[in-house]
Amino acid sequence: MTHAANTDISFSAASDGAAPLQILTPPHPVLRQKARLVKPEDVADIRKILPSMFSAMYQAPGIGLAAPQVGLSQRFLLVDLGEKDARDPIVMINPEVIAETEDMAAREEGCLSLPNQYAEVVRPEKIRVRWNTINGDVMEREAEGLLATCIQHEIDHLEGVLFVDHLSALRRNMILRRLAKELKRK
Ligand code: K1U
Ligand code: ZN
Repeated sequence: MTHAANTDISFSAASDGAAPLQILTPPHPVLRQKARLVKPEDVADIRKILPSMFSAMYQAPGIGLAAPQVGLSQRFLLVDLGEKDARDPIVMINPEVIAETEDMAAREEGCLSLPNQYAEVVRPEKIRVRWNTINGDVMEREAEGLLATCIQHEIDHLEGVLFVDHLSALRRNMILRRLAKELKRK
């Protein structure tokens, strides 16, 4: 099978009855590509795909989703650490970590692209992140705890990096082999 990176977002959202978005798993090559910057002319299409991306994330369920996970090699991501009855959705376009602490924290991570695989990953404990909103405003905020972990994990996706890349080769290969076996069984 050939896989093409869709960088144009020329299809519409699931809310209009379209098929739900599939979350990609390895070895899909888009998961390993560096995503390109979002340009102003991309924003209308991003607006159209966002409801389907939020549906896919909430249904999984997940607390984050990056565009490459649904085959779009563009630099935007979603996070929502809110409860089911108190959603707190954030869309970050062209996000950048502009500061991080030297203090590191280990936290268990999962990934919707690596279903049922979990491992502790060490990352900067607190970050300051800058991004564009869907309306073109520039935002900045500090994040710590699970939010900091999740934003760093999602920005990694924009670089073609998966959480297993932060582990030893031994652990990474073990997880990827186990996942390949599980996906083959399905
Ligand atoms: O990018 C993704 O694949 C989403 C991922 C985000 C993430 C979670 C935890 C640590 C780092 C990054 C997930 O959402 S995996 C699912 C998950 O961990 C979760 C699901 C529901 C509630 C709480 C956590
Ligand atoms: Zn992930």
